[in-house]
Amino acid sequence: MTSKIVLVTGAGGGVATFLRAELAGRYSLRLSDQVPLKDLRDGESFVAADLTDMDAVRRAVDGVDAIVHLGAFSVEASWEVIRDANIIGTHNLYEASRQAGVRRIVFASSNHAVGFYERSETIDHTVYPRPDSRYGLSKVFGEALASLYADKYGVQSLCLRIGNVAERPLDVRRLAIWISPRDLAQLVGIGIDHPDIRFEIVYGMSDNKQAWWDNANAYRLGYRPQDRSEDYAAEVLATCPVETGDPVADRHQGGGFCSTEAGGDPTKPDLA
Ligand code: 15L
Repeated sequence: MTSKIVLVTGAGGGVATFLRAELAGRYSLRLSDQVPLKDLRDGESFVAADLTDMDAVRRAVDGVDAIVHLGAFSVEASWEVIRDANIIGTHNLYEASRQAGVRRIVFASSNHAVGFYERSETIDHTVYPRPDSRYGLSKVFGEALASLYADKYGVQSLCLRIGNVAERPLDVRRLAIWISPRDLAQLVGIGIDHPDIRFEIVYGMSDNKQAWWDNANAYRLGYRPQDRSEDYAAEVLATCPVETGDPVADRHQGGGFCSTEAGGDPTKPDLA
């Protein structure tokens, strides 16, 4: 284990659960969420923090070497929910880090920051954002916040535009965007330990043949994914051969996040 103390926000969530298993023994993990976690392993501690509560966030970041910021509402929701959890929460996290002298953050951005690009396009980390939801918009905010805090205050960030983290790709769309837990852990490790990161964006995907993303920036930083969605393609195509049938969802990279509410009214969210 390195002597690095790493704060993981949103530690009760699904992505963190995968990561805890992968990062066990590599770092000393300080886990944070609103509700206490009961199953702490060796090398893990817990600190309760609601990310909208700046005093609690200050306590959580105090004395850590790096942060993996997963804490967020992780799908589309009303403006108020997204604003509090993802926008105010992420701002509090960066500002508390700056104040505490924490110099490295791995920010869990999302494919939904660029979800309105079409599947016929291959995009890299330099494209202009095209959020597909208020959730995606909050991830664009987080990336921009990370950029500001790098340029102005020297807080370094690796932003991971995560596709979908799972043991295996769940459907046709996920064949393009899937990332295995161990590949995600490799990217997180680069974000924590790489000596020369100031502000970077990479895509959180495995070595997928059916990809919409050019992930050269991740490879440049040393990423060598171990898993490939292609190994599951036959199984996925046999069990889930078609997409949703909704032309907006099926044309765009963000899938159903693009079609939800399309042409509707954001003050009356359709979040079914
Ligand atoms: C995300 O960003 C979400 O957090 C996750 O729940 C999935 O919806 C994923 O994207 C996806 O696009 O599959």
